[in-house]
Amino acid sequence: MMLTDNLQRVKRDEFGANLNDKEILEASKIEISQVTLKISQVAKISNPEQQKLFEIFNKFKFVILECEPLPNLQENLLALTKFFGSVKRHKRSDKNGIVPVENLGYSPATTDQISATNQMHPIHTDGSFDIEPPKIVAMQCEIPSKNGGFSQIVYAESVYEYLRENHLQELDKLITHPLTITRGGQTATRATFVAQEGRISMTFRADSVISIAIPPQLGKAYNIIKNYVNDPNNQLIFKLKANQIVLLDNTSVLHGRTSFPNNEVRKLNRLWFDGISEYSRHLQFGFIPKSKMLLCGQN
Ligand SMILES: O=C(O)CCC(=O)C(=O)O
Ligand SMILES: [Fe+2]
Repeated sequence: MMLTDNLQRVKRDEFGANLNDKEILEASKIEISQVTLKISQVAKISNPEQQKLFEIFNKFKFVILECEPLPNLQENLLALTKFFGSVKRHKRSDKNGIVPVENLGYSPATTDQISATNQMHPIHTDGSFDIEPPKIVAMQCEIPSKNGGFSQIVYAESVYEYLRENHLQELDKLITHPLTITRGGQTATRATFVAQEGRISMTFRADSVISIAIPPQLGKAYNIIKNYVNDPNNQLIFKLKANQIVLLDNTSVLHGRTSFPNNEVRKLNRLWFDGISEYSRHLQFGFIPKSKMLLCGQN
């Protein structure tokens, strides 16, 4: 029930009609300029720019890469494989692995794909139904919508800290109890928070197109997360511009987007990476919790 409240709160801002970019950025704790890196072209990135890219990525868990227009803008997206690893395919990938994120109206693609509609995409991590979710999600804006279509980001660490401070028992269950997420023929079972070598990664999704087997002990915890992440007060909200690519650490940040009008064109190109490249040592995934208390017994 509380979830519905939050969804309505997001919906009240439908199409961003009441949302003015400046107000949103002021409300966000991070200035979007701090995470934006302007370059000419990914294939021509300089060493200092590379360093800056990793520095922003590791510090903020996401980067907005702003490139100069290219005749084939997808070249910039595909060139990121050098830094972020092999492309991970999705059932709607084209030959290069790219998934178009655009409103396809009523088509077979939209029945289990929110990304192929103009609807709000509730906060999630990508590939939660995959045994190996992508480590990095890249989304390149080709055509922004005039109204709505805002990107939303929530830090997994904020969710974790919120639970630790207010719902410690529920957090404990989210670390110890696995749950199963299924979409189409794909299914994966894991705990919401998984610790590895002192760093925690989070997987989360809760919407109508996937099915989740939530054990009864986790019902309350799952609702608490749904409420927390879908509350605009806990989100960073910004609008991607054409030729900008947002790169997300899919283990440390959750993302979503607001709805946009049905009659407006909006197009993003999405590409998933596995994080294994000659630059892997420069990339840090997951977050280190402020308190290690709950990590006892984990590897
Ligand atoms: O449309 C967007 O901005 C986000 C879409 C998304 O999260 C996805 O395709 O997984
Ligand atoms: Fe996504």
